Amino acid sequence: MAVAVAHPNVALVKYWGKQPQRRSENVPATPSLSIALGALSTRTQVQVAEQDQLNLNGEIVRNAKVERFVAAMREAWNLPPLAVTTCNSFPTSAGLASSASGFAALVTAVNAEFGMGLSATERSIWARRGSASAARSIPGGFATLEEGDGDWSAKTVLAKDAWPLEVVVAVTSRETKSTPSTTGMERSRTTSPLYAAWQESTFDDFREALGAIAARDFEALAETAEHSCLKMHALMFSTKPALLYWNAATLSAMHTVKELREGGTPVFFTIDAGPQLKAVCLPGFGDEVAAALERTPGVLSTLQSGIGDGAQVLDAEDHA
Ligand code: 2P0
Repeated sequence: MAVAVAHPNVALVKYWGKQPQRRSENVPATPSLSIALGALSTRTQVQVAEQDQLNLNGEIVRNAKVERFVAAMREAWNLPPLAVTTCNSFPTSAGLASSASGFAALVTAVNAEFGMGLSATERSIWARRGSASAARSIPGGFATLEEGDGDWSAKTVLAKDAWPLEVVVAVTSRETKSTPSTTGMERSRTTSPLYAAWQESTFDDFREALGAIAARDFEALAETAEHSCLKMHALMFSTKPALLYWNAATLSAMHTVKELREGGTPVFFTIDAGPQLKAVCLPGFGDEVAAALERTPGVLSTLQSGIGDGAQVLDAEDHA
C-alpha cells in the first residue's frame, strides 16, 4: 500500500484551451504558471484489490476521468485492479481545484506502489493526461507547465521559500460549478471570436510573469496575473453559450482587492472556473487581506495558505 499527498494550485497565468490535434494526450494550447497551496491537500492511498474501486472523502463513487486515467496507466504498466482511497483536507464543494491535487497524488501513489521509477517530469506528464492543471501539482513552489523536450510537463521555476507569497481564498458559494472546465474550454476554442487573441497573447503573459518572478517584482506580477485572469473571463463571456462563473460576491471581492491595492496593500486577485476569489499578497499581509474579504458582502468564509511543496510519498509511519 502506498500513500501520497499533493496540493491544489492556483494559476497566475491561466490555461484555458487544448491543442485539438493532441486531444487524447490532453495537451494545453498555451503555457501556464501557478503556485501550490500548501495549507490544502489531497491524500491518496493505492492498494491492490479484487476490482477497481474509488473512495472519495469516505464514499464509493464512479468518476469517468479517473476510470479513463487508471485504464491508461494499466495499459502502460499492466497494473492489477486497484482500490484508490482519496481524501481532501478542504471541502470539495468549495470550488478549489481538487482534480489537480487528486491526479498528482494518484500518479505519485501508483508510481510508489508498483516501483515504477517515474521521474517527476514523467509523473507530471501522466498527471497532465488526467487533468492538465494536475501537471503543475507535481512540482512545488512556483511551477510552469510548458513544452520541453517534445512534451508538456511542469517544473519548479522558483522555490516557495525564495518568495513566500500568501494566498487568501474567499469562498462565495458552496455549490458545485455549472460547466466543467474540459467542456467549457473546448466550447471557448470553437465558438469565441477572442480565442485566437487569447492563445497568442498568453505566451507574452507567460514571459512577463516569469520575468516578474525572477525579479520578485510584485507589482509586475500583479498586473500580469490580473490581466491573464480577466482576459480568460472575457474569453469565457464571449463563448457561446456564455460561461459565467462569477456571482455578485465574486465581483464585490474583486473591488475589495482593488481598493486594498489602491490603498497601498500589496495584493492582487485571481479567479478560476468558479465563483471563488483567490487573493495573493506579499508575506505578512494575509491577515489584513482576509479581514477585508470577510467584511465583503456575500463572502461566506476565507481560507489562508502559504505556497506548498510538490507531490510526495508518505513514509509508512506517516500512514496512520
Ligand atoms: C488553470 N483552470 O490554469 C485554469 C484556470 C481553470 C481556470 O486548469 O480539461 O481541470 O482536466 O485539463 O485542468 C482547470 O482545468 O482541465 C484549469 P482539464 P483542468 O488553473
